[in-house]
Amino acid sequence: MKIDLAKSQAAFERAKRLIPGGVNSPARAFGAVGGHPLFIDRAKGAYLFDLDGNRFIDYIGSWGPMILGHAHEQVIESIVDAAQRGTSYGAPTQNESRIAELILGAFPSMQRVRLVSSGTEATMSAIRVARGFTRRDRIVKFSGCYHGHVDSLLVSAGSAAATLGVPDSPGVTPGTSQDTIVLNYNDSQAVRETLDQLGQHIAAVILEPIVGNMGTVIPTPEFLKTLREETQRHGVVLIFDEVMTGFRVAYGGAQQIFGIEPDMTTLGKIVGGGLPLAAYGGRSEIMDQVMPAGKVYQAGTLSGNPLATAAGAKTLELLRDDPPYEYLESLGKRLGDGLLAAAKEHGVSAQLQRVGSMMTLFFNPDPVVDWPSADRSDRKLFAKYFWGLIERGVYMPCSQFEALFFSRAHSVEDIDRTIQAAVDFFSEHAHGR
Ligand code: KE4
Repeated sequence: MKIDLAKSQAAFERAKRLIPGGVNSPARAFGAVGGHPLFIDRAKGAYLFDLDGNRFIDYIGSWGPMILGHAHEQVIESIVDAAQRGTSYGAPTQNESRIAELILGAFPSMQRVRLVSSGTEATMSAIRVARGFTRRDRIVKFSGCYHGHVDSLLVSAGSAAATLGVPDSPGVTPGTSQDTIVLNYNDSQAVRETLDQLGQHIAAVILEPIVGNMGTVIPTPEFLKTLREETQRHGVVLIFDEVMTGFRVAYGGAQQIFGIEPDMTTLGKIVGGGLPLAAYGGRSEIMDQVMPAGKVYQAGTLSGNPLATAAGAKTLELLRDDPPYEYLESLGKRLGDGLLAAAKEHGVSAQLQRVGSMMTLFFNPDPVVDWPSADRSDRKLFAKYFWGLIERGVYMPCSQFEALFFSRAHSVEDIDRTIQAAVDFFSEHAHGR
C-alpha cells in the first residue's frame, strides 16, 4: 500500500538546495528510517495534514510540546491577542512574571527561574551557572541522554545525534569535551566511584530523570537516590533536565513522580505551548549568581518573548486548572499494551517502556536500561514499522531512539486505530509481505 507523497518529495528537493539536509533540525530528516520527510501543511487536535492531503494520527507532537493537541483554540487566541500588541519589545513584560509564577508553582524545588528560547539554551546556561556557583569545571552526563546541541553536552549524546551516528559531534574540541565525564545511565556504582574520586572537581551532574532521547528509559529508584545523596555529599549541583518530562509525565514533571528535589531544573517544549520558550531555575542561592543579580552572564534578545510567554502561560494554566494526566495515563496504558501485544502476537521481540503519555516500543529482546542496551535494538525493523504505520495514517517518531507523545486531543478511537495499524503491519511483516 503506497500513499501519495509527491508534493512532500518535491518540497524536500527544493529545501535541500537551500538548507543543509533540507531540514532545520536533523531529528526531522528521516535519516534513520530512509525515504524523505513529510512536509506538513497544517495540524489540528491529534492530526497532522501533509502537503499531499494525507491525514496522520500524530505521535510526534512537535517532539513533546503539543500536549493539548495542535491549534488549541485558547492557545491560538492568546497568541493572536499578544501579536496584536506587538511581537517583541526588548523590555520586561508582566507575562514573564505570570509564567514564572506558574513554573515556580509547579516545581517547588525552584525558587528562581530564568526564561530563554530553547532547551539547548536552558541546559547550556544551567551548566554555566553551576560552574560559576561551585567554581568547579567538570560535569557528569550519561550516554544516550540528549540535552541539546551544547558543545560540552554533545558527548555520547542521544536523540538525532545517536540516531545519525554522531554522538560525539565534529567541531566539539577536546578542550571542551575533556571536562565532560560520561557514565552509563542507571549505573549507581559508577556515580558513587566517580564522585568519591573526583567530586571536588565536579560542578554538576545533569541527566534526563526519565530518558526520552535513547527511547524511553526509566531510572531505578536506587539510581536517583544515589545521585541525590552523592551530589549532596560532594557539593555537586544536581540538574534534572526536564525539557521533555516537565508538564508531560506530571504537572510537576519527573521530580514530582519520584519525590526527588534536584538543585536545578531545565524546562522547554510544553512550557512554550509550541512557541520558542524554555527555562532554567533552581535554589535562589544558585540562581542569584545569574547576572544582573550575580556575575554569571546569560542573556537573550527574545528571552521571555511576548507571544511565547502568552502561549506558554495559557498552556500551563489549562494544564493546572484541568489536569489531563489521568486521561493521558488511561490512553497511554491502552496504547502501550496494544502495541506490545501486536508485536508479540506476531513473534516480534519487543519491550514497551512508558511513563504516562511518553513511551517507546523497542525492538529488543531485553529491557532497555542504558545506551548499550538501547543500541542493541533492531533499527531495520523499526524503519519498516515506521513506514508501515505511515502508510496506514499513523505518524510515529522517525527513530528508535525517540519517545512518542500523544495529547489530550487524542481519542480512544485514535488509539484503537493506531493499534489496528500496528496489528496489520506486524501481520504483513510476519508473513514476509
Ligand atoms: P531544544 O534546544 O531542541 O529546544 O531542546 C534540547 C533538549 C534538551 N533536553 C532534552 C531532554 C531534550 O529532549 C531536548 C530536545 N529534544 C529533541 C527530541 N528528542 C528535540 C528534537 C530536535 O532536535 O529537533
